[in-house]
Amino acid sequence: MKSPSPYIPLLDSGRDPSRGPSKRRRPSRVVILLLAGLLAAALLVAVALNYKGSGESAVNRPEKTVPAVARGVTEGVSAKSFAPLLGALKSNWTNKILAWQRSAYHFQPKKNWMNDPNGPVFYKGWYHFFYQYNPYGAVWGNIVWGHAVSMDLIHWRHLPIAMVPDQWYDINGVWTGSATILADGQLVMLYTGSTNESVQVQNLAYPADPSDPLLTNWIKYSGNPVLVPPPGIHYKDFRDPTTAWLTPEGKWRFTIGSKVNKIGISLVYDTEDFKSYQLLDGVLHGVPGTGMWECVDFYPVSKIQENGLDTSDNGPGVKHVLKTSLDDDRNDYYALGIYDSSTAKWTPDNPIIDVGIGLRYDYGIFYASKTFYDQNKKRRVLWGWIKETDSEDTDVRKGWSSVQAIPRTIRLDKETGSNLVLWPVEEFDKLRLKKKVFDNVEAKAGSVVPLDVGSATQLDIVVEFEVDQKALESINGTNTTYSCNANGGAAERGALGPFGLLVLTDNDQVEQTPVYFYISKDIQGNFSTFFCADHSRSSKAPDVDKAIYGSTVPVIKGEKLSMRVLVDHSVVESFGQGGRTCITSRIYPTTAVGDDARLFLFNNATDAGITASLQIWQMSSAYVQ
Ligand code: DQQ
Repeated sequence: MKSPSPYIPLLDSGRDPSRGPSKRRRPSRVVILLLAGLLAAALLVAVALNYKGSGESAVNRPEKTVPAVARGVTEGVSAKSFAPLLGALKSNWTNKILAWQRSAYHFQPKKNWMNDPNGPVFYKGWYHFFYQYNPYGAVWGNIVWGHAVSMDLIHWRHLPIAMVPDQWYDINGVWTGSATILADGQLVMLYTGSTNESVQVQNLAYPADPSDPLLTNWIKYSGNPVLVPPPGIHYKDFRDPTTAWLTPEGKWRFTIGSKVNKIGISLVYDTEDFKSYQLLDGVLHGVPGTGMWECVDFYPVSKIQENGLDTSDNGPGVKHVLKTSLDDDRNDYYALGIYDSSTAKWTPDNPIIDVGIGLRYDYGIFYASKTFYDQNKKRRVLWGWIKETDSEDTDVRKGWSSVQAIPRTIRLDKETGSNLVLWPVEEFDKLRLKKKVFDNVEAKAGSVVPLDVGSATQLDIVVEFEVDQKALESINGTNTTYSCNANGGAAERGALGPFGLLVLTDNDQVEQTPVYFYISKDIQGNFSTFFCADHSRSSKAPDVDKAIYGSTVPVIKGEKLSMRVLVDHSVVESFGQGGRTCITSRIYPTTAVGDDARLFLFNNATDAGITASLQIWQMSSAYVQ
């Protein structure tokens, strides 16, 4: 950080920048109503996560239990360790296996802890990526803004830390924020600071030298903080400002997540100069029972064109996406709806799948995500944080924790009109090396077929499936409802599934991670398709996540089932039906590593045979320097 320079890049407000934060506005009427209606209820439910061992024989002799350390709650953010493992038996990892776990083509700092993506932006020919980073260790704390740049979103160059906690208003952490490019090309960052008293406030920063394409040095505005929690909002429930968009009146507008009791809400502010702000009446939207909304994102998607839209675009051909990261369950939920600029309110298309209670970007490990409009390629790009699902002790030993998902283009699904589709950015394909093609591989009901690709630790796999038509027609539908995680995972056999891939699997298939479809048929003859990933046998280690993830995936009549699976050491990203349903996995095998990691096709259905056509690329490593 440079000390403040006389350069004043922002729109002239006619206000003395040294005057300090703008005065608190009167409390929003909606907030008062929400508070009044819920004054009596403030029950904090403590969920005792009683993790039981998997019962499988472990290759590694258990040593001792991992002490239960919860991080971050006192600072106003929730614990960042993988909670279900607190108290689990500990594995004896070898240094070789820990080294293998590091990704080859996902974004990672050289060492230490990383969490949320911050302020992604394309500026003067470079993609900039900032991120929550602990320079001192592999656990959450001491949060600064790490910084890297890229020309293609795949190969990265690390730059010096962009912002550190050096002011009373961010001394407890330079937390999450977003970039806005003003009409004249100026760049501003709004970010949350945790103050010397752990109050969450919003701060303004801007490049010290706007002509520097690397944006190496940042200036914190002398009038910070520019916003403090408004009346009715708890001082630890006010964080993560979005990118701002223009109103028809020419003001900038943005939203910040919060909660009132258990109602997750998003507050809305207008500003003309990013120095003084007006809190609007009511909220952009709120959903009872969803708790604190972290890292809210709000942006338009086109109903007509394939291109992404600038955050300020609106009109009849546009829907608006509202995304929230739910602090209570650490998942990213979105909903499609209509935004009314005159009232600053957003209404979901379908209240049954409102934000926080319906669709998710990803049904695996994917949190605190943020999109940006890439004016370079006219697309909207999504970044998401993939945390570890091993123990904190292991993270400390390996010296790093977390990766970022491969950036994904995000657009409205024109086929269904009711969900988004997420797909790795096209630049990712440049990492493809040697390709192997397997045409029309048959897998009878109850079979496993090896796919000889050599080492299976850095792959891009694209598969299309055909399911035996006769079986689809002839089996009798049932009343039973299926869900990926309520049933027995890939071991649970149905007439029409599960079938798919076994990734990061050893030769004997003792360690295996099935990524699969499951088709169910009801008594009326209607089909539902599920896309799941089963981690229950992914590792013999006792102290890693063994959950089963997934959800339904929309399939249009006549479509073949298809999946794309990216394997990158301990990180696997899976995309069902062109990215309608996505699942990100962290997988920590003990034997299916390096050259011993294999790939299989499997069909665990009792009735239907399947035929699969596969294209499989070995993937080169990204250049992250
Ligand atoms: N992480 C940041 C907060 C945000 C949380 C702090 C989400 O700003 O709410 O590191 O992971």
